[in-house]
Amino acid sequence: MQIVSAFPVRHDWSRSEVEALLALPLPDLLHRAASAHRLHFDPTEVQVSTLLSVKTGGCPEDCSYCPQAARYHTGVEATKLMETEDVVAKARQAKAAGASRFCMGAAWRSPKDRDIPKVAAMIREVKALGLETCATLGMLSGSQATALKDAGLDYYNHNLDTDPEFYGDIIHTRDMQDRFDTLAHVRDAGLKTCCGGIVGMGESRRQRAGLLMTLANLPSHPDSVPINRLVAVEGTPLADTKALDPFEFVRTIATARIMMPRSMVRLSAGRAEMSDELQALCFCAGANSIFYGEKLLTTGNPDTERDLALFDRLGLRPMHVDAAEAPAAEASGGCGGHCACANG
Ligand code: SAM
Ligand code: DTB
Ligand code: SF4
Repeated sequence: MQIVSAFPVRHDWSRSEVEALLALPLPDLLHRAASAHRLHFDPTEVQVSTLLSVKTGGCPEDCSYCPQAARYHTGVEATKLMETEDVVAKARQAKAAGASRFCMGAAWRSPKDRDIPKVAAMIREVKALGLETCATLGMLSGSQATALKDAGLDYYNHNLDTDPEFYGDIIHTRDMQDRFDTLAHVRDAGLKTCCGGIVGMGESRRQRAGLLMTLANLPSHPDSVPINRLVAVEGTPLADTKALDPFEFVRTIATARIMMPRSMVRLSAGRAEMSDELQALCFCAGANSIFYGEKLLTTGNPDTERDLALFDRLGLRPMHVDAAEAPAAEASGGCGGHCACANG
């Protein structure tokens, strides 16, 4: 119990406190992160999600990092919303390959009300396969969030993406408050939240601290926290951004783990460009979730053989999640009672 109180679930982080964590000597930071990780999770288990772009490209937004924004010339071809049976076939393949969660992404600013029944049908059928379901469709109204929940959606992914102070350098077509509003609709509908951001967009360490602070100070910690490393895509305004120091990435993961000890911290976009050694350090720093499968939405991801071989070399295994019973991070500790934490 004494150790538990050393890692309380806090929502009152200051920027300077987070900066101090990010600046710790790396061995100290890793030790603190690994200790927090063990309190709530089995550190040898990694949750595995597969992504599918159910509606690609042609997006009216101007997110500077994104290959799917219509205004940038990235070679991504715009498509219509996929047919449900094609989505279900992909979900079946993902399950057979070992995924426990299936995330459907659409390049929308926000769905139109007439899109919701089509997405709801996909969710219903994917859920019936025994997979956890996640969707990322842009901004949602309260009634849209409720309709998705009623269809069987478990998680909604909506990222803050960066520090509120840096946001205006990256996106101009909607603001941070729009994101907070969507997250409130998602929580109010009883959905679990998947919310994180991107690092390596040219932000400072102070601004990485600002992203983590804003995530951890949300009314409840996101159940999943995807930490993406920018995939610099030709044709986007961020194409020539200098790659982030890998150790700075590890520091970001470790700090997220300390601040949001009961959340799944996902090593997200950018893994295809990471060495096995860097990924191993991230798992030791408390990352316990990945996107699994050859493709993210439009860019590459390590192939499944490479990931399974890496798990094998590191003594890691996919986390088995019962889609009907997965707990909310703050309700039960994120561990589902499978570890030795105080919530079990
Ligand atoms: N259109 C919806 C939205 O913006 O919420 C859903 C899909 S959008 C592609 C989901 C997330 O993917 C973004 O919020 C961003 O964090 C991430 N993303 C997009 N392009 C990326 C890139 N080039 N590198 C890293 N992450 C990226
Ligand atoms: C998230 O945080 N990362 C994923 C998922 N949520 C939807 C998307 C990464 C996209 C990387 C660029 C692409 O493949 O288009
Ligand atoms: Fe559109 Fe989402 Fe890409 Fe922004 S991140 S351009 S909203 S698909």
